[in-house]
Amino acid sequence: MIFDQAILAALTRQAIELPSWAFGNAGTRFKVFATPGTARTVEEKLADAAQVHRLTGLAPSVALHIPWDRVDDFGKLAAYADDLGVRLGTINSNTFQDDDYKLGSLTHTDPRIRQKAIDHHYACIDVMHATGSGDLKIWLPDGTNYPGQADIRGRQDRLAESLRAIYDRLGANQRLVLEYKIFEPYFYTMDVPDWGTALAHVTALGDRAVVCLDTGHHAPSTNVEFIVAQLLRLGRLGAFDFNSRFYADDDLIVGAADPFQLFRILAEVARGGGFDQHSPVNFMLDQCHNIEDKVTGQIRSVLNVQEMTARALLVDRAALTAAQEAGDVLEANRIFMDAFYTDVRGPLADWREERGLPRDPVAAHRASGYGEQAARERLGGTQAGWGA
Ligand code: PSV
Ligand code: MN
Repeated sequence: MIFDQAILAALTRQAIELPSWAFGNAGTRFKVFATPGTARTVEEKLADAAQVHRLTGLAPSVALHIPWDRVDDFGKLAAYADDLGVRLGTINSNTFQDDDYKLGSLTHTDPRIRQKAIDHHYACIDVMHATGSGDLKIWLPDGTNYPGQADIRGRQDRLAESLRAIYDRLGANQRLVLEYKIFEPYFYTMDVPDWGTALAHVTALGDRAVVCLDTGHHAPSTNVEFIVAQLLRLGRLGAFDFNSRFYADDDLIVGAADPFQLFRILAEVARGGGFDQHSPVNFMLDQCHNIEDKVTGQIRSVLNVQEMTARALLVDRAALTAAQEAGDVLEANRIFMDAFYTDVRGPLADWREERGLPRDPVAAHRASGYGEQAARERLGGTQAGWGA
């Protein structure tokens, strides 16, 4: 066995949160493709997520997006999730699909619209109380398209005020997780465009405010693992939104576009204690499956994270530190690359088998008939869709 006890313990602890929206139809602004068997309700999304967890043992919680996943009784929904063997995780707010927010939500110049956006977050906090969720994740779509369109500085001041109102409403065990994004939906400025801005805001708020790093939200060539190292060092890396990208916010399967980048990121997580027992880092996926099967796509995603985690944990830290301190550049690089090139798929299949899980979760899912049954039974109604 190539894994020692410490690595096995970290692998056993590993938990990756699935986004409910990954089980709905998705696409681009050109076309959203519908597929037979796509979940129509949040309950069906939870059932799909439970199938991923059943076969991988890696995905015990599901993030919800409000209002996409709104139900009358969230306590009942939490109990339903529990029956399926999963729990409800992060609550994501949504201020990007309401006409009132065209020129801003938490940053809007009109106090009525700002208050409406704050009230939406209060409603999300009520949901968190009902579901037992610990994290309120805010990704703010606010921004501008044209130089001079708005007062950039004034927007920051209003944002700080709005975030304060939301933060102060959180319970003692709840966190505010602020996500940044370089561009889109706006193209000139975003009000939380980068980790520095997110960090400035969460630091001003207090200890229970942290940053979410979505791996698709940076300029090309950004050294994302550096940001990971810095945020962990400062105790402010609260969550990942994992996905992969060739160009911008592609939301493709994590590890698909650049497995080496995923390795480098997870190596910094390991170095910074992010896999430790009481790690504050929530490892979430934020992906859309536009053309591939969704449940299989999520299974593939959590396995990719697990494989790269195992490789990152295999970095011989003692030898690496010795080489680094001796100034042996090439030996340090060799040690690092050695871990990256280690094929862990067999040992991880053994790890699964020992836990009563299928050696090959994708094959097990295909053989289970789950997808065919969903296609037979999920007739009528409206399939869930990104933004529906
Ligand atoms: C924005 O692009 C984002 O990354 C935020 O996390 C949203 O909540 C999510 O995508 C919706 O898919
Ligand atoms: Mn995201």
